[in-house]
Amino acid sequence: MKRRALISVSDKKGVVEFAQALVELGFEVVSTGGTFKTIKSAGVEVKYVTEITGFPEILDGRVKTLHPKVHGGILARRTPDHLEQLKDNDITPIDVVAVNLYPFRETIAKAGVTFEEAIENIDIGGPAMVRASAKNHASVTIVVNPDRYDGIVAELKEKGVVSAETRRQLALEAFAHTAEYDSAIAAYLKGQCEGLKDKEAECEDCGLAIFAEGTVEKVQDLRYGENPHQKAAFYKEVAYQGAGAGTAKQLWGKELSFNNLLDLNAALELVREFDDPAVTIIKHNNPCGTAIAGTLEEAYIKAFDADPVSAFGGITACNRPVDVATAQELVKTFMEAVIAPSYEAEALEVLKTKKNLRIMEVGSLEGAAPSYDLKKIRGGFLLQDGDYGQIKAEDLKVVTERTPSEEELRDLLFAWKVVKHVKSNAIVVAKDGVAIGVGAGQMNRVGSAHIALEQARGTAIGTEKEASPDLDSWLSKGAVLASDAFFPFKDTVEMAAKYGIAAIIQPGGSVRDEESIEACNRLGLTMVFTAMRHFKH
Ligand code: 93A
Repeated sequence: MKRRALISVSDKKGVVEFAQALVELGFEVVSTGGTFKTIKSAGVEVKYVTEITGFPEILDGRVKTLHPKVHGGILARRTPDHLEQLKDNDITPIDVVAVNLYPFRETIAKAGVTFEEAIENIDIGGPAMVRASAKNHASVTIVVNPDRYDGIVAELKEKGVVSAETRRQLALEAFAHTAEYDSAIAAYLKGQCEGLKDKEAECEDCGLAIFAEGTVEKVQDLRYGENPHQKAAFYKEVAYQGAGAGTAKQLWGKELSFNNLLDLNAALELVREFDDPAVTIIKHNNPCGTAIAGTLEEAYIKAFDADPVSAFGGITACNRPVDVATAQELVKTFMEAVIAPSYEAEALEVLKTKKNLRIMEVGSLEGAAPSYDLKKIRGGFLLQDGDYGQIKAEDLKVVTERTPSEEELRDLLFAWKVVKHVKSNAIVVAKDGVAIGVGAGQMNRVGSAHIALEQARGTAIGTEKEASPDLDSWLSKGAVLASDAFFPFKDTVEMAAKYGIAAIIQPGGSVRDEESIEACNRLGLTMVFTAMRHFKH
């Protein structure tokens, strides 16, 4: 009986010569579609694999060699028992297998390759034959590398067989080849999962990749969690690209706590909303002072003055490199931590006069990839996209008779960016690029509004830098109010009017919108709708 060789290769290099030599050595060569054509058209004798399987290549070639006539022929021990079984099933042993795989790496390296193309280039039948042959290297010669053809032919010519030592070496190469192949596929899919930023999610479970082996790495154990009786640690996402609280470098100060990291994140995410120099001071995950201004120093002073009582022991974020003037303001009070893209050398020296101040450098805020938001519930967890929704002036719908002035519009958009970072129910009162009142986390909206408005009034009174430090100040000059979600009743509008609010920004969408619009018209307020909500729980 003729010895049989099966050749199925994507890389056709040297395959004709190899097949020719095998035929001359008395082998019967069997091949799959493309390989068969290549060998046949060179005038070398070759059998099409369907001839031995008695089964057509189906599913666009996904199934061509996955057949017992192939795998039985490869895997059989050359023992009487196995050979008997082959005979009973009309299967011929296969002694030489030459396979190289669909070019997965080359495919994904091509510009503009689609996910479908990549998937189609995952070879299944090839690795199955490679692994089967390598497993049975006691009897089968498996060759995955065309550079090996000549050596094998030489050995066959010389000894009539391929030596056991060569077969074992080839088996090792074969397993290394399929292992490397599968790693490339796994790495690609991991990249796809992490790269799923947009809605064209190929795999709905992809967020789960953040828990996959190697995707997170412990940075440090923390002294404790939110409270001293809770154990805690900080993990980073290994592949995350860009600036975030999780990637910032600590330059100075006391060890970071669990709450520091939470607040640093809240702070940084807020200031990165702004193009102008911006500063926020966070307390218990809510911004007690936020301001934009012509300079970072000015923004800091305004943010601090918005609520100096709460600012004590706060976490400050800046969206610009910290200069000396800002640093000098910063050290005037006790701050837990500061985070910024970078620090001027001299500014750093000023900040370092505070022994414990945690100084965090995060690098450029540009081009950071979006991230997930993960919340734990007992027995499970919730995963969602981060809230990166943004509103521009042209997205706003004015729903009242009165329209916003240019200054009001600027403040409305400012307040809207701040309110997104306040725990719901969230109300922010703003004037001249400063959040002068923040109502956070109340169980009813009008409660948050009351806190924000009272604070705004207090701020106005208490702000020594304000020209007219009395009730007739910022508020009566027309501050604006932002609400993270719609008003279910007109009560917030009526309260806002009492405090002299000039314009309101809110998502709209309540069945009682008309009630609030009517109240605005009656009381002379402007109201604009964003059609976007910013709940933060
Ligand atoms: O599509 S597969 O996963 N299913 C198979 O049954 C199969 N058999 C061989 N890929 C399969 N192959 C691969 O086809 C080989 O690994 C080789 O890379 C390629 C050769 O195809 P052709 O001879 O048609 O060019």
